[in-house]
Amino acid sequence: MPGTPEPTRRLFFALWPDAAVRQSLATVSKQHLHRVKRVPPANLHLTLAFPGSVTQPVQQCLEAGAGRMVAPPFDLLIDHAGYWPRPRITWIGPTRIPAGLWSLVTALRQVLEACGLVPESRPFQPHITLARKTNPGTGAVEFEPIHWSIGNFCLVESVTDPAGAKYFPLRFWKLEG
Ligand code: 2AM
Repeated sequence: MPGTPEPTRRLFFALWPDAAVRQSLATVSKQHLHRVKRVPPANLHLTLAFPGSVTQPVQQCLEAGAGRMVAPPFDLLIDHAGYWPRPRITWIGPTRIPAGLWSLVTALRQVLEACGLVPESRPFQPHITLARKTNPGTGAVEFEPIHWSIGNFCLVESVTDPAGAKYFPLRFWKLEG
């Protein structure tokens, strides 16, 4: 007889902007994107790895793995915009991906695999989604580059309610080295 399904939480690892960077990202979004479904400023982030819906033991495994990682801080320059037709999103991101970001993402992908999750087959494309359900022209965003010093990363819970997704950072880890 089937038992009660184990409860799960929808989780992802992300770079979570501080107040000043969040403000800059939100300003670009507000100044350039009109009559579209903008991501609320409080939700702006850069996804590093996406475990998706996981049980509590898997969450514990992910947190333990993240805690064992050693990765140095790095700087990001958010300097260009793009549009992806398939999910129909307009995003901004770094033209140059610093070595520190590659190593952070590689290490997190290894943590996910070690916790039994399916390996990510898609290449990592760092981006901050500014708006969804957009059209090609919406991607033509020119803006003053945003400097973002990355000193930590976090595990975030995504909760969907009728008003849309809400993201709650659960735990931060400092980058050192
Ligand atoms: P997006 O910014 O491109 O929409 C919470 O849903 C975060 O996880 C969002 O940043 C979203 O990316 C990302 N995400 C959602 N589904 C995903 C998937 N299947 N693979 C990778 N990232 C995903």
